[in-house]
Amino acid sequence: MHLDVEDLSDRIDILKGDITVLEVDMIVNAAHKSLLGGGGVDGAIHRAAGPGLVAECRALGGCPTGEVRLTGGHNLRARYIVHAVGPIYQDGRQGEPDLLRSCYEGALRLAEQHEVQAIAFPCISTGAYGYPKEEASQIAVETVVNWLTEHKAPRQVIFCCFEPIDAKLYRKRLDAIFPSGD
Ligand code: AR6
Repeated sequence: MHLDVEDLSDRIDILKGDITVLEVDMIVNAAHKSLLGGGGVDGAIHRAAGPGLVAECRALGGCPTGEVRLTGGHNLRARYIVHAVGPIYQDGRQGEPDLLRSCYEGALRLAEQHEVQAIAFPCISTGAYGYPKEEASQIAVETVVNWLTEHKAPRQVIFCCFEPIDAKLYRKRLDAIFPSGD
């Protein structure tokens, strides 16, 4: 299935700020492979979701790098949380691009399976895990655009950018793909 460009660009948004407050069906966490929480967006999500989240995560027994696991949203507005374990960036030649891509694809697959309307992503791996922001934004945008070209669900993908520089990078990438609009 191929959708036209206007429809595609309508299905992608960039929002600035805190992912934990978004009213979307599914948010993605940039998790540690233990799934037991940490700093950055992971810490923020666990704090906002409450202690039920870590209890649910503990039962999952961790998650390998590049894979995703699903939990409920607990005290968040979001119904689901996808915990994606991004790669720790070394030099870009240790499989990091494929691992990062597979986090985005895995989350999109879960969104489709659970028939969610909207999913929001943080900039996975670009904080504590040191993935260069330019390269990570390219992988994120390409993977999402490719997915939406071939799939009707999810209807909406939001790139939730906590840092202003990320919002600029995503804008630049999307403008290069959809020159006239959103
Ligand atoms: N909402 C949205 N994005 C956020 C938020 C928030 N509330 N807080 C931070 N970010 P990081 P990683 C952005 O370090 O690089 C943790 O300790 C942040 O500005 O959270 O994948 C885990 O437990 C950056 O752009 O995730 C892991 O051990 C992005 O989220 C490890 O860090 C990702 O930064 C994962 O590292």
